[in-house]
Amino acid sequence: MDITTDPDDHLKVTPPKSYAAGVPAVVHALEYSLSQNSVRRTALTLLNINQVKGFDCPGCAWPEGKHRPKNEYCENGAKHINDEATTKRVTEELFAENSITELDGKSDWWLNQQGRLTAPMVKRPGADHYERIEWDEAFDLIAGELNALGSPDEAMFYTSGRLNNEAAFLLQLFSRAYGTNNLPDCSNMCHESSGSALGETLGIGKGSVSLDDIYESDLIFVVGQNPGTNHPRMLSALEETKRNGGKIVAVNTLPEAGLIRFKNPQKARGVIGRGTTIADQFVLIRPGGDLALFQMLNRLLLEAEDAAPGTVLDHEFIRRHTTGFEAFSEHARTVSWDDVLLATGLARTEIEELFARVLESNKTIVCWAMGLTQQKHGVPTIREVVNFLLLRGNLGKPGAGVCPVRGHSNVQGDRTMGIWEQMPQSFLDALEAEFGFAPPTRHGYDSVDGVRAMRDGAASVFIGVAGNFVRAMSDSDVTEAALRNCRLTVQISTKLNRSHTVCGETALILPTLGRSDRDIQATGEQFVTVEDSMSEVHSSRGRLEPASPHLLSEVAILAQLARRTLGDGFDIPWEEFEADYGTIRDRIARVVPDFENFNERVAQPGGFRLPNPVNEHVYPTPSGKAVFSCNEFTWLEAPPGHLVLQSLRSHDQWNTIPYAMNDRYRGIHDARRVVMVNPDDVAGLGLVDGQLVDLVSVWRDGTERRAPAFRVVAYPASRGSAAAYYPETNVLVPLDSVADVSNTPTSKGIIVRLEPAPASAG
Ligand SMILES: Nc1nc2c(c(=O)[nH]1)N[C@H]1C(S)=C(S)[C@@H](COP(=O)(O)OP(=O)(O)OC[C@H]3O[C@@H](n4cnc5c(=O)[nH]c(N)nc54)[C@H](O)[C@@H]3O)O[C@H]1N2
Ligand SMILES: Nc1nc2c(c(=O)[nH]1)N[C@H]1C(S)=C(S)[C@@H](COP(=O)(O)OP(=O)(O)OC[C@H]3O[C@@H](n4cnc5c(=O)[nH]c(N)nc54)[C@H](O)[C@@H]3O)O[C@H]1N2
Ligand SMILES: [Mo]
Repeated sequence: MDITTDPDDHLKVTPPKSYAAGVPAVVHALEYSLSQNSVRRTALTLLNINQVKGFDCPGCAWPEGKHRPKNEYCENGAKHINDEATTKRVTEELFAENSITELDGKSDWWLNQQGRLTAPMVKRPGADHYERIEWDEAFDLIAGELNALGSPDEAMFYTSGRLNNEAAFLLQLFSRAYGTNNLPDCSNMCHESSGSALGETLGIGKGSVSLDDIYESDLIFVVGQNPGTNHPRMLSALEETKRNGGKIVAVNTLPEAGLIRFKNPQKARGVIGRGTTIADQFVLIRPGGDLALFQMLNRLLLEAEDAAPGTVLDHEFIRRHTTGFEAFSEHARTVSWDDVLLATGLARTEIEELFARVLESNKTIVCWAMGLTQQKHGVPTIREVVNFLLLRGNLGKPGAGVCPVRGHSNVQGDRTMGIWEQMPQSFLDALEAEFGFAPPTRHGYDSVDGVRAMRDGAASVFIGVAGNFVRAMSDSDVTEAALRNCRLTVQISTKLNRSHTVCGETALILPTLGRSDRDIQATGEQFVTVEDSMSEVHSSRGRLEPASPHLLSEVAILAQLARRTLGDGFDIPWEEFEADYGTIRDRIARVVPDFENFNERVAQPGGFRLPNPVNEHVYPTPSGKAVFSCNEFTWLEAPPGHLVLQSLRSHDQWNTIPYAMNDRYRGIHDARRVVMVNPDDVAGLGLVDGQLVDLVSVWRDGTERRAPAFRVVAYPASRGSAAAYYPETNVLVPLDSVADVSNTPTSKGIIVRLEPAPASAG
């Protein structure tokens, strides 16, 4: 049975929308809110999102900006918040009435709809039910298992970017004091390719631009990203860019609504009028063709400079701040038009039009997300983007720079706090100086290696803090078997999800406070902090009454677990940390670079921005300069009869959790098992619109993976591409199918064939 969505197939398809947001968006958000909540609770939560004294919207990592208009939340932010603030509750009765086997047969949607978790639960060895456990016993149980392991490296601590800075700092401190760097996180499946490529070329794995840069840019590329659904507030920023005379180009395999036109729901003009056309040029590219596109733009820049020396490249910048230009420039000229047109599926005139825009711009920004990072050649593609920006000196000046648009609201902050299996030695040294123990130096497991280790028995305790590892990871069957192979699986969560029904021999559910909940500890009410995609650090304070008196905050859970596991052998004041989060920030200030006077500075309204050295032309690479790189020309070539499938988000889901069965902007209603394919490809494959097919992925070792029963939807996608939703399609991504260097699952580059399903007679 399809465990992701409820099985009824009521698919209705309407033409894709040519605009995003506007009144329908607000109405839809309110509908979802009110289905989860009372009117009063809805109003209270929505009025506090992203306010200076309110809480940070967990919807995405796009920054708030200085002005913070009252009510600057988007439709999807409102949905996420209300999904958390729901008045529905998972009670002990639910677990008594449903065995784990029965729960495992429910859809992901159903599990989430049961509401907030309310009490710690345990599944004991051999049992098929969760039963109530007291917190103390739960901590003793985990500590016992951790201390019984042959080596600390047999345990791993997963986290998603939902975790706040204070809890993230404690998690990595606990893990390292316990003795392992096994800190896989959702970044491994998300922007790791950005971190890898930017780290190598610029010396820092973060974006360089601020909101002001976005506003004053001449030209912004939005590549492999669907902001209308996933970063809706970005559209207000792009609207302002356009008002200031800037141009936008979108590069995507799908004609996404938000990239075409935007109606701003915060403004009367947006609500009534036709809204703003966002993309001045829309480039409908073949999947994986972005490396080829940027290589051609770079060749054209070099040739334009040859034709009119001194007018195109920024020689001063290249000379002072970069290395590797000569080798790069020789390599870049070798790319051929024929190859590029084949790889991108574009007409030469489209690339020439784009190039003309590039030449006109003095300040260019490239924004990107999963369309680039989750490709086998994601890292070289992003390196090539860096080459492109370096050529014209588009770094370290206003209105220009790199902008990887992050997903989870604090995924960047978690990295800053040390959630990474390969933190640099300087960080480990600072930790040692502060806490007086020597952290392990051996690199830990990332998400893919973590699954391999559990599968092979090299790891047997999995502790997940926020997130839904089983559904987030690739190769679902392999990942599930790996988790079931563990002695102990622990999930620290707000809501029920698949990771609770795929259990180790012993399994624990530890319920925790969410972002919107009031957090009161021994010294009084606490707040936490987060860092957004543009390195702004600010506080977040929940206001709602917690879902149950039995919930503990993430900080409290981690502090108590650490104390129980490590005993008195360390000079770490876990109890003090739990009682007063300010004392954690005092330590962060002494360990993490650029966090001096953390408590004082984060108390300022709006917080503070971490410096990015690139903006001062300081490049922390071995040479001290930004690095031009030579990247081998490559693209994704599907064999005849096959397509390149991407697994992506619908408008009504938050990562692994479907909120409803719709994808309004794409015109998909009441179904999720759909595959969007260009009408010419549908015909070329001998299929018809609406036909039921199995998606079968083929892998280089000859193995095949199958996701059954998807409806074909003829859709204006780029030729050779197919799109279906995640996590239904994770089963198709082989564990070994990863991006070079970053080890990120290739969720956007899966070679599939569409097989007519047995049940479909037409
Ligand atoms: N509402 C909502 N908001 C979210 C999330 C959510 O699930 N729901 N998730 C959050 C998280 S963790 C993240 S990482 C972000 C994700 O934000 P996105 O990266 O926007 O998310 P995806 O849905 O994966 O969309 C990938 C986009 O890349 C395009 N694409 C796919 N392959 C290619 C390619 O080869 N080349 C090009 N140029 N384009 C391609 C797709 O058509 C699609 O528009 O969103 C965050 N915000
Ligand atoms: N095929 C495919 N796979 C993908 C992707 C893709 O595009 N395609 N995208 C990848 C990306 S970009 C990401 S980031 C990952 C996402 O992977 P994850 O971050 O692991 O997954 P989420 O769906 O965000 O996790 C949802 C769960 O988090 C818990 N939760 C929510 N809020 C809180 C909180 O405040 N505290 C705690 N403790 N728990 C909370 C709830 O229990 C909820 O059920 O998936 C990756 N997997
Ligand atoms: Mo993500």
